[in-house]
Amino acid sequence: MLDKFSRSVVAADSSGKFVEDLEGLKGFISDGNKRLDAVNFIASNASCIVSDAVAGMCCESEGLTAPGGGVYTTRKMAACLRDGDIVLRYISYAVLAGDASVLNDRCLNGLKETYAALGVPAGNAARAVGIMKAAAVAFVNNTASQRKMTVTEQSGACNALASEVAGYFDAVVNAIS
Ligand SMILES: CCC1=C(C)/C(=C/C2=NC(=C\c3[nH]c(/C=C4\NC(=O)[C@H](C)[C@H]4CC)c(C)c3CCC(=O)O)/C(CCC(=O)O)=C2C)NC1=O
Repeated sequence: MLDKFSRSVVAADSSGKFVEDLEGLKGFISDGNKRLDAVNFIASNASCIVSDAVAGMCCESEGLTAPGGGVYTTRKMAACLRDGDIVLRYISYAVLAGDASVLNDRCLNGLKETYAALGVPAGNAARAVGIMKAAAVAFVNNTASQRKMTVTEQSGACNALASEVAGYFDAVVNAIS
């Protein structure tokens, strides 16, 4: 498999020219830098994003922590936090690649059935993912007021990726709903 750089070189060589698609390659690097920044925003704040979402979910739905609730017992709470972490990690892979196939195949495939079999409440799980989405989008736009970050690209350059990121969270909600 050839990467975008190798392909440009092969194309130029086959017509005996210098590499001409430099603007295209610059765009490719700039897009890659934005993706790295976006993933960095998410990964550096992952534990904050996950714990805030699970806490918010619990506050909105108190029965969850009561006997019989979805996160009653520390074992279930730990599994829930871990699931939030897993989902966020697979979304970060999708953001990096610009492609959701790894997220779909390795994380979401069968998750709805797993949750149904275990009695994990899907509506609450979807709500936690929704809170993670709001937080992740704020981080990608670098508008999280308490946590401004220094980035490779110009400030605001990742905004174009925010809707793509939001779409991956929506895909998770759709898969488990
Ligand atoms: C490949 C990637 C991957 C995924 C996606 C995954 C999910 C996953 N979550 C599980 C359990 C679980 N998931 C939750 C999650 C929650 N409970 C709630 O009330 C909330 C709504 C929610 C958190 C937001 C809980 C509580 C369990 C344990 C359920 C039980 O054992 O009773 C299980 C069953 C096995 C286990 O407990 O470890 C799997 C396989 N595992 C993986 O390896």
